[in-house]
Amino acid sequence: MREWLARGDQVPDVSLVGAPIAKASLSPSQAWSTPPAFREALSRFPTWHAAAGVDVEELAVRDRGDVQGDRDDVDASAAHLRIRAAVAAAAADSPTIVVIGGDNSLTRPAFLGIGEARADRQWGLLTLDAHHDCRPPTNGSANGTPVRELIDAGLAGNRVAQVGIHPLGNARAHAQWAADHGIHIHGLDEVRARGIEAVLTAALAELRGAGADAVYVDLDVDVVERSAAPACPASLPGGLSPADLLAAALLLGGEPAVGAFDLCEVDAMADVAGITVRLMAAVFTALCAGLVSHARELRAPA
Ligand SMILES: [Mn+2]
Repeated sequence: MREWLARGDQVPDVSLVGAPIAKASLSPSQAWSTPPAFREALSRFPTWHAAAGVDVEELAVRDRGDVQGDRDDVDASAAHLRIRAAVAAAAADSPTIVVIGGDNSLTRPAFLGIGEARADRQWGLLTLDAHHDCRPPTNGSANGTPVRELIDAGLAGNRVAQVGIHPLGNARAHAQWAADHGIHIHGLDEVRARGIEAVLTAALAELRGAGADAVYVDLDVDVVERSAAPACPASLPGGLSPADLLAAALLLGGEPAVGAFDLCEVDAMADVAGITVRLMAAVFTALCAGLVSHARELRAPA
């Protein structure tokens, strides 16, 4: 996977933007360290996805590198502007963008960046996250505030769907805020009962029903069970299995309405035996495998 990512194709099917930020994290995090660790972990995986029967080498890819992070800044606000600009620039030459974080505060500027680059589309937001991320931005933008900030800025609440919400992951007031604003909420018990594919299919239908014809997918790795995501500061016992997240990535990669992904909340410096960073690399590989069929359709002559 690593050599493929380094290929630098000029007309990419998929572009990658690194967002090495951590200053907006509510719990101590060195998530700025993750994009290079993620690229290194890609060398663990082949480009061939056996279950999908596709080789991601078929995709044209461009790694646009990392934006300047927030380590030298007082807060994340300048880096957020850089992320927004980098995603908008990537969206000008690539149908699918993947942002590699970094903490979850990147979702707001990345969503705004693709929204301004493709303002003709009606964007919805699908999160796979243990948390609603609907905290009030009392002390500015944080990794627990992006969904609330986007809705406060004009995103319709019913154009947001959340999958994998943990029963012990959120304050009552934040869950109430999400429900009051019409967010479509799918908890972990629903995923366990119906299966991840059925829940995602339902969530995508809800976004379509609310008028969204394009979807941004926020993959907060802390949706995964803590023993399988030890590098996420806020992962919890009883979360999604890695297999669920990999299946979700494959399905969502193949969904034509999905135009952007982020993978966030991993602090590579806190990882144990590479468990979380390797999961992140595998998830990226799976979503690219999903993209192959989608990209074939986009390239097919009309
Ligand atoms: Mn989150």
